[in-house]
Amino acid sequence: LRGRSLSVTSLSGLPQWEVGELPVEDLLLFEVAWEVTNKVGGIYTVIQTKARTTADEWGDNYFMIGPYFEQNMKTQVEECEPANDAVRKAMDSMNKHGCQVRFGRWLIEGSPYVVLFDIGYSAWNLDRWKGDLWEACSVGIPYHDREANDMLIFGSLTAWFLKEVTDHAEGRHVIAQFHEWQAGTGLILSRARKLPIATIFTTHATLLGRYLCAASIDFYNQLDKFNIDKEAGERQIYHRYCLERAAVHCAHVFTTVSEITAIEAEHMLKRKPDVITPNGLNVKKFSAVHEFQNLHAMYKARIQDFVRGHFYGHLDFDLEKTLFLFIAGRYEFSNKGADIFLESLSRLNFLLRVHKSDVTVVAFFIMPAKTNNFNVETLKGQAVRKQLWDIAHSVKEKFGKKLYDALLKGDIPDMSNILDRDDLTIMKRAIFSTQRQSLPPVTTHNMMDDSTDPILSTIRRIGLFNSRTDRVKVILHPEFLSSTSPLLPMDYEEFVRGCHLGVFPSYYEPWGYTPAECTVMGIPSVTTNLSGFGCFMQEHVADPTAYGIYIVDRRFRSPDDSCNQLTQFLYGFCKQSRRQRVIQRNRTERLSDLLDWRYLGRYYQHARHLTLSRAFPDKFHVEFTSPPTTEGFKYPRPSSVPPSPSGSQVSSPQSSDVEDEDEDERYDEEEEAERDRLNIKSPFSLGHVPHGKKKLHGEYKN
Ligand code: G6P
Ligand code: 1S3
Repeated sequence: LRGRSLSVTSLSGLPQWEVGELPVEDLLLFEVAWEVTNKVGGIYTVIQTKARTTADEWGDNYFMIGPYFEQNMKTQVEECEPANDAVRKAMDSMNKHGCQVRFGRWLIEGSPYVVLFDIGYSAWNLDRWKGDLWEACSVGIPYHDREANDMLIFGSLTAWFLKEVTDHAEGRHVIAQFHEWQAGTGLILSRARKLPIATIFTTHATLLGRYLCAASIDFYNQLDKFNIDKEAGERQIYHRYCLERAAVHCAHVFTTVSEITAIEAEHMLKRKPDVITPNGLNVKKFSAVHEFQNLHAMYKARIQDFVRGHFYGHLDFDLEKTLFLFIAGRYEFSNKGADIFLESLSRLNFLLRVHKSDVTVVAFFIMPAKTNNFNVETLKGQAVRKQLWDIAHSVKEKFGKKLYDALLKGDIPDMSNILDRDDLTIMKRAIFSTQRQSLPPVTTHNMMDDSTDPILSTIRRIGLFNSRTDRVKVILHPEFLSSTSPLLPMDYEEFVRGCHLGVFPSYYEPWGYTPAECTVMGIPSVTTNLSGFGCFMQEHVADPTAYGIYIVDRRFRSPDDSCNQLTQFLYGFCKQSRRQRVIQRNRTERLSDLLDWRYLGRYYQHARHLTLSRAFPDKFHVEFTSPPTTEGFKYPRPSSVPPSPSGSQVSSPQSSDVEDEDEDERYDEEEEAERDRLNIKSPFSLGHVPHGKKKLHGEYKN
């Protein structure tokens, strides 16, 4: 039987990887995650953005498994009947035995099939399934941990489903990839029941790592010193940690998203990952090369409008010289680096003031917290702005009409009389309405835990209250953005495009999608050498700063030194001219190929090959087990940057005081991009055999 060759793309000079033939027609691939059609955090982004490349390879033999929630189903899934026999029979059998299994196409790019289990519907089995789990691995789940109980139901249903599928697979081999501990129980039970499936377990973070880092422990310098059982017990997550560790050790292949998390997993889970699968994105290229620059200008104007309203009565700064910085994500104050961002903003404020800079910085914190709706002062700001706009508009109309009438009569109107007393009164009243007794608010919402909230408490301590003299203003928006918001009607992507710099100085960040998303949109960002993304960029880009990727050292420096480094990055960024920022954005966007699933998908392919060869060694055989390597591959320093030993301030685009010469710069940049493209030295394109090249033979019988 002929196998289908998996094509591996070469994007603008990135290394190629030769993959052996895999008879995907005779395999079934299942990817199991709690976040399938269910957005909780980063795993949703992984599976959602990867769907298209995986569906391209696997066609109708690719299925995702997740939980059923009515709202998600209604809004994201088109229900249909499974065409695949094994899947249909498995569903029928489970539905006959008191389960509710739904099937459909997830309406995202690639429209993959999804199998969704109704957890609540099967909850009556919980006690029995707790017994099964105990028999399988001697792990008990306390009744009060609702999430872990749900995961047990999810896992039991998954294992049941996979059993039914393999019973009806008629010789087809099955691969199942499980993401994170929430899906891990399905893997443990499948292995305990000796199901004939090849398994992969992917961790996107370790439970203990996240907890220990959040407790402000010097985590990375003590990795080998923790008594992990004890630490898990003290944090009351022992049962979860046991499930996570059991899943890791039961899997044929264990993978994680970055080198840094691989080291963490070795210590926290006691297994070295077999493959590192860096997270990609579904990169969309515009046909017009500079479209992303135009979008930046367009969305920046929308943010400027919001800022006009928010700072009404205090708009004594030049919006054309105002830079928008932001941090966004799960509200983990120190893990996501909001603590050192605030401290650095305070230092930046000092620097901009003493150097009498005319630049103003508005820093947005987009982190969801418990709130009680928008606050009145914030809504009022937007209302005042709207009112001023309406007045300006109606006076302009009147003025225009008078001017037009005068011109028709062949007169030049008397400018001193063109506005009458009423117009002046209306305008004066409008100006009076912009007076305010208080400073522009720091937060846009009424916070439930105002007095204990870590961001607000820090702002109180460092005194960044949006006063007139502050060159750095702060706005906390404790809710994810939405285009239907009455306050800031923009979705996240539009907002990112309109900003100048994303700042993500995380302490705990296994990968970190936020800076990666900035990169593919051509927006520079700050990351750290403790984030998977930061380390990946450090490895693959010769001078990340020149490309607008600022990497703060949080691993080998003290928190105070890291803060100083971040302050210097921010201050250097503020000193750039518009022209330099435009050049830098062009360079940033050029890195997006590196983050495309069409390139990074190869690591998932490798993991699948490996698990087949381990689970079914008689049928599948891998000659070399090393993953596709990009060792030695680097994006070169942009050709217009002079050589320099360190990639920091010096690699900012060449300075020029001339503003607004974007058009000329575009051409220079295109030439630079082309030169760099030709310059990329890939060991693969030079024709010698890469280290990790491997062949996998699927020996199949009909
Ligand atoms: C883009 C637009 C330009 C605009 C510039 C502003 O490049 O194409 O027309 O001048 O953005 O850049 P800035 O960094 O000042 O927001
Ligand atoms: C995790 O989500 P998080 O924000 O809790 O998984 C993401 C996807 O792999 C990863 O990008 C992130 O760093 C992890 O932390």
